[in-house]
Amino acid sequence: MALSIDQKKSLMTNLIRAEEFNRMMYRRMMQGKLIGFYHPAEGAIAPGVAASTFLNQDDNLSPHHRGHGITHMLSKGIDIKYYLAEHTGKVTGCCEGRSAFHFSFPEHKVYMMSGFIGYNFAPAVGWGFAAKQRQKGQVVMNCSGDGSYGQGRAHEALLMAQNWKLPIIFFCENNGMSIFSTAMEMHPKPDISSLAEGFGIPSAIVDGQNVFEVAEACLEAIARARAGDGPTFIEAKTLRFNEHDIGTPDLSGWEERSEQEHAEMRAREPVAIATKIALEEGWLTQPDIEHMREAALREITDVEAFADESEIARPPVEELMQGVFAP
Ligand SMILES: Cc1ncc(C[n+]2csc(CCOP(=O)(O)OP(=O)(O)O)c2C)c(N)n1
Ligand SMILES: [Mg+2]
Repeated sequence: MALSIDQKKSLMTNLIRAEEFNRMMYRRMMQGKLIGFYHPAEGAIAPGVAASTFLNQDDNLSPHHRGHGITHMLSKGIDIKYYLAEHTGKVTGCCEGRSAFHFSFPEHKVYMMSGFIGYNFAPAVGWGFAAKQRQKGQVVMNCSGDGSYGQGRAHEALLMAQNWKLPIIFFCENNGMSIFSTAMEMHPKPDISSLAEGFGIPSAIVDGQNVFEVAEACLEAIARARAGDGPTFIEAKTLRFNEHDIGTPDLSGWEERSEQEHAEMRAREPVAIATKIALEEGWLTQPDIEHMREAALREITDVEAFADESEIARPPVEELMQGVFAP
């Protein structure tokens, strides 16, 4: 589905914000300013932006864990100060600073991950079923990595979504890696979307480094779902520039790549690709892009000030012990 110039500008704005916010998270992790840990999204920021920018507030979204969903959340219109305050262990965080990164924004219909990859497939079927009953054209954007498609529940979800023609988009952010394992080791076929064929679900493979290409496929899938035509599977082929999470050695990834492989990856950097397209097509100038970046950096200054100045969460010990069983 062809994008309008306004749609392309929205994607560009969110892509630059995603790049800068992910950098901020990486920096703050290294500065010891985050509780928990962080799964950096460098190289993989375009899929989440493309999947989330054109959702309605009423649509359900489960973000992928890379970047702890930051690319998806900022694109759906969530104020990132509550995300950062949560990661900083502050009472102003979206879960009052109790969650590290297993949090949700239910008021925005954004549901974050549990500790289990692929957790979101079963709830997605439930949300899709509910959306179909309501008949208000809501969709479910179900984002996950290549790694989660080994889960049995992913296959059950594909089956039920297609049988019941549920408005679900199975959005696979395939970076070719699951921590230390490659997708080639984990799956018998190179394209995860080949799973969809077995269930008769229409699918598309897109260049996950090109935010516009991914967004076109998402808009088509969203339109199909809203029209009652059932699920779509989108596989965005993307990259992981950094280690799996900060602090974990990158045993079979980045550290083992040759200089040439590093250079080839860096050449697929999503903002550079989008910038080239925007300038060539002539709907943005270099100063426009610089203004977008300045605006993103100003937003980050405010977001960090909010998180830093908020009060530390100190839940009472009795609350922490609730529901904990120690034999
Ligand atoms: C059920 C389950 N098994 C294993 C893990 C450990 N784990 C955390 S992230 C991850 C890799 C996920 O890979 P993928 O879904 O491709 O996302 P990526 O991290 O590559 O973006 C694994 C195996 C887990 N959290 N849950
Ligand atoms: Mg992966």
